[in-house]
Amino acid sequence: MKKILASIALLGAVTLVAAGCAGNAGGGGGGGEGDVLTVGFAQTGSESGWRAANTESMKEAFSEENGFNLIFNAADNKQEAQIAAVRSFINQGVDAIVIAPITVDGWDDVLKEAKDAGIPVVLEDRTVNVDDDSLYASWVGLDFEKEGETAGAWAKETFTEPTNMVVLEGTTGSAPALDRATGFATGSEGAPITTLDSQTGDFTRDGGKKVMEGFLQKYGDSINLLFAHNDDMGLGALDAITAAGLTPGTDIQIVTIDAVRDGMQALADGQFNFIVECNPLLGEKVAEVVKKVVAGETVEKTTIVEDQSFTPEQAKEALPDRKY
Ligand code: GZL
Repeated sequence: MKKILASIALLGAVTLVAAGCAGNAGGGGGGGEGDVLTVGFAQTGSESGWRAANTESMKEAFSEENGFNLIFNAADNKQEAQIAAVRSFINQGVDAIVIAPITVDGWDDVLKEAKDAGIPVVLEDRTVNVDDDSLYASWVGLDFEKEGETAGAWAKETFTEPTNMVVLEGTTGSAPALDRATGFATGSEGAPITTLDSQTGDFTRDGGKKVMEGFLQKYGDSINLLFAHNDDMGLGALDAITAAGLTPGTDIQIVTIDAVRDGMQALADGQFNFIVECNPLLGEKVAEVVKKVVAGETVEKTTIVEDQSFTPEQAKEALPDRKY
C-alpha cells in the first residue's frame, strides 16, 4: 500500500486528495495487486486453546509472503483494551482492521471512527450488535446457536430420566456465550433437565475449575450433567470433579464445545461424553475477504464456517489427524 501512495504522490497532491488517501498511511486507498497491505488485528486475548489455534491460523494467513504487514494485538479478554487497539490501528492509518470482538455491544463509536477514516473493518470469530451494520464490511465466523442446539439435542437424547445440570458459561456478553445458551435451550426443549446453576468461567480453564468447585460445594453429587460453553472450562472442571471424589464422564456427564486437541483427548478417554466442534481455522478465509474488501470488490456480509460433533469413538478416530 505504501508503494501505491508514493507513486500517487509523484502525480501531485491533488491526486492524493481525490483518492481520499490524504492524511493517512493507507486507509481506504484500495490496495492494488501485489501491494503489501497493512492490517491491524485486534484479537480477544489468549484465554483458551481455541484462541491459540485461531491466532496461529490468522498469523499464518496474514504473513508477509501472503502480502500482509500484520499488526497484532491481544486484549487480555478486556473490551476496553480491544477498543484502544482498534483506535491505535486507525491512528496508524492501516489499510484494514480485523476484530474478534470480545463482546457484542459497545462497538458503534469506534467502528464509526474507522469508517470516517476510510478504513474497512472485517469481523472474525465472534460478531457484534450495532445499529448500522455498514460499520463492518463482513463477518467470518461460526453458527454458535447451532453449536448450542447440537449440544442440547445430544443432552435430550441422552437424558430421559430427571437430570440436574450445571452450566459453565463463556465470557459474559459474548456472541458464543449468548447464542450457545439459546441454542442449547432449543435443542434440549422438553427434556427432563433442570438447570441447578449457570455461571461464567470466562472461557478459561481456571475459571471453569473455580466455578465448578463452587457448584460441587453447593450441589455435590446431585449434579448429573455439566454443559461447558468451551472445552477449556470443561477441562478445568475435571480437576474439581475428581478432587470431589467423583468420576467425570460417569458420575457427571460432560458436554462441551470447541473440539480442541485436549478436549478431544478427554473425550477419547471417557472424561467428556460429547463435543460440538467450533472451527478456529478462519485465517485463510478472513485474509481472502480482507484483500477483496480493500480492492473494492463485493464480499458476502456473512461467511459461516462449518462445524461437526464427536462421540468418544469418533474422537479416537479423528485425533491422529486433528490440526488443532
Ligand atoms: C468461539 C470462540 C470462543 C471459543 C472459546 O468462536 O469465540 O472463544 O469457544 C474461545 O474457546 O475462548
